[in-house]
Amino acid sequence: MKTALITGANGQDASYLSEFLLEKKYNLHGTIRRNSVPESQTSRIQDLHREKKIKLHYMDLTDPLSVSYIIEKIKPDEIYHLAAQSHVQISFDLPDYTIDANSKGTLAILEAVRKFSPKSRVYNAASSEMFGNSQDADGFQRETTPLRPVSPYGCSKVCAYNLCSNYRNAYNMFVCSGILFNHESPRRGINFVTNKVVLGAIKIKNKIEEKLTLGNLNAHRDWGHAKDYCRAMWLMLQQDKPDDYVIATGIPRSVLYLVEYVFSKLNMNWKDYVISSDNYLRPEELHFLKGDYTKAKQKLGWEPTISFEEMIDEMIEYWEKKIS
Ligand code: G4F
Repeated sequence: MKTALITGANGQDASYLSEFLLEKKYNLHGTIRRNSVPESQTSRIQDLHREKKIKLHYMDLTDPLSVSYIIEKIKPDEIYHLAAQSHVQISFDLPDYTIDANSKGTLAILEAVRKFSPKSRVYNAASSEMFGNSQDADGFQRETTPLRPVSPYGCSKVCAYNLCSNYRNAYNMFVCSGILFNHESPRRGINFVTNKVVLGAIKIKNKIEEKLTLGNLNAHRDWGHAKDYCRAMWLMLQQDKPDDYVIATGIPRSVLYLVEYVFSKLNMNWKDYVISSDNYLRPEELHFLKGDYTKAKQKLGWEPTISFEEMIDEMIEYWEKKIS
């Protein structure tokens, strides 16, 4: 039986990954960060926690002692490092914390593995936000596309990504980075645009809210389903050699397209309800993402299986049941 440790155990991705690893009979540990509302710390993994299928530990990326303590104690076969300050707009408000948690926090993981558990295989959650507005001549971003981040979050992830390759090369450690493009689900935080639009539109339909306020409708994202993307994380750690992979769908859509799709599914005209506000514009915006997942397809045999429409329909169904 293999042992896995997931950092950020209560996140969207961690919840899907936990279910996936439990099906594969892993002995599962997860880390959570202390906050003042204990019930929200396990909200996405309530059943797994109640049924003792995952052992939870307090750990904070900004406390390297807590990181090394857990890794030394568990010595996991596989570490899925998913914990982060993951909201791009908030990273402009909390740049120092974002760098501390995401860059130095990843360094703490790598150092702890190097010193106390060198055989652990490490998955690092890198991000398409690292590309910023850089793209290849054909419009795609791939593993070789230059990284030019446009947010403190993107910068923090570039630093973590570079540290991961450095530790892989310098210390012969098994470290992989998944360069994941946007991935969503009903479990997505409601301050990310997909769930914000779905929940907002359903509240309007149910007369709980009158308007939905958004920022830039022209930005394009390559949205896939989190469940598909978590399978790719596991596949990376099962290979003979560690490497980095883009995980994406290759299909960009605008925020406006998302808005139109959701409102028309609910038989409403978005123009009657959606307002644009500068409050949700970022100091610098990443305009266009379109990922080329050819390497993941060839080397991991990975492909997305859930379409954008299926994913948004699932989110609509989830919130309709909850709200109405
Ligand atoms: O849903 P978003 O907040 O996701 P964003 O910024 O692309 O970041 C997500 O994906 C990254 C992968 O590239 C991850 F690394 C990161 O952790 C996170 O998961 O925003 C998507 C787009 C942006 O262009 C934003 O400006 O939607 C636009 N947008 C327009 N109105 C909005 C809103 N975003 C949010 N969150 N809220 C709005 O009202």
